[in-house]
Order: sequence, then C-alpha cells, then structure tokens
Amino acid sequence: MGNWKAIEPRKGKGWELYDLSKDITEQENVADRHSEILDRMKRFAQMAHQPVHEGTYSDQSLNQEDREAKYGDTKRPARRAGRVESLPREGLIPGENLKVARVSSEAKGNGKLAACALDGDPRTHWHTRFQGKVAAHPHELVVDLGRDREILGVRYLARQDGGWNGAVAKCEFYVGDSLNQTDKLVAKTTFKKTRAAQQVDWKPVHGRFVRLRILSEVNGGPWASIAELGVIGK
Ligand SMILES: [Ca+2]
Repeated sequence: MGNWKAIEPRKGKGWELYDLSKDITEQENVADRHSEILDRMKRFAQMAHQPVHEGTYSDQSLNQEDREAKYGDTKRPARRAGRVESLPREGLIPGENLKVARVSSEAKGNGKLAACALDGDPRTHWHTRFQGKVAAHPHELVVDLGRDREILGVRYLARQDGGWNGAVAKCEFYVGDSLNQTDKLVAKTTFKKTRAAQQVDWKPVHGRFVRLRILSEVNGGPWASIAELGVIGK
C-alpha cells in the first residue's frame, strides 16, 4: 500500500510496519507510531482472506527489469532517490592509494571535482567545467597510483543522480611511469549508456599513472562526468 509495508512475521506475535520511502532495507519497525496505517493494512489483509505476505505491497525493484524493457534507457521514469549502483571492488587497487594527478577541467562551482571520481562514493561525481566557457572534448583525467604497479584494466561507473550529462562514450586509456609521460596506449573503448559498472581489460602492463582521454559523451554533449573510477591491478 503506497510505500508502506506491513508484515506479521508469526501468527499472533504482532505486526511490523515499514516506511519504504525512507527505509528501503526495513530496519525500523514503525508500527507503534503509525497504528492507523497499520490498522488499515490489516483490514485490507482480512478482506482478502489471506495473510499479508512480505513483498506484497511495494517492492518496486521487482518491476525494475520490466520497466527497463518497456521504456528502454532513455525514457525510463526518474530513478527513485536513494537507489544507486556501485563499483565492484574485487581486484581493484584500494582507492586510498589513488589520487588525481591532473585533470583538464572540473566544475568547481558546484563541487563536482575530479577527486569525486576516486572517493569511493557512487553518489558523488566529477564533472567537467560547464559554467562560463564550457570545456569541450577531449577531456583528460590522470590518476596517480602512488607507485609502479601492474595494471590490468579499469572499472567505470556513470553518474548515478538521474542525469546523463557527461556520461562517457568513447574513451582511450594510457599508462606511463611519470606524469609527463603517459603515452602508452593500452585500450580504446566505447562505454554504454547504463548506470551499471562497466569494465575495460587489457594485457598486464606496468606503470604508475593511468590517463583517460575522453572523446565523446553518450548523448553527444560536450561534457564528461564520472561517478567512480577504479583501477584493476596489483
Ligand atoms: Ca564518487
């Protein structure tokens, strides 16, 4: 019923009520505070002559795949606040070892700095400069891995806030030993327009710096943005 979910875990042991609009993981039983809502839901359940089952009311994630199939990527309704994808950590060089060594531009006015692409938080993103003179492609971000490492690829997460501006399409990756010598091309790719994490693999190569050269955006816009970037390596 709406964003409310009521369950009776065991017959006669009392009901639990969860407000899924604020508490999607069902941590806080609010049956005491909203007895009128619980009573209405219990009446519903009695009218239906069957107990209320978990997931009956508003687990919208069950419908997510249907919705994607129906609307495709471009016309999907706005994502529910609070639901984001994240970057799988397996095989990544731990994020605390990564630093921004150089960036072609960043949106300082609203805090969408290059460091946001490396902060481990999918809800923050780097965005290229869009106020004043808009920065255009190619965009570049150079990541310092702290020391020489074996590098096998990268994982990329597009912005997770509902917008697509800057989501990366065509992109090249270079590796180098020093900040001014990142000219070894290791991969070229075109990322898809998806919120899910995407991965690029290449043959193991040694270096301390990884340079992304971004050549286009998923909708043809002039910007680049990245929620999270991880480097696969040792
Ligand atoms: Ca981030």
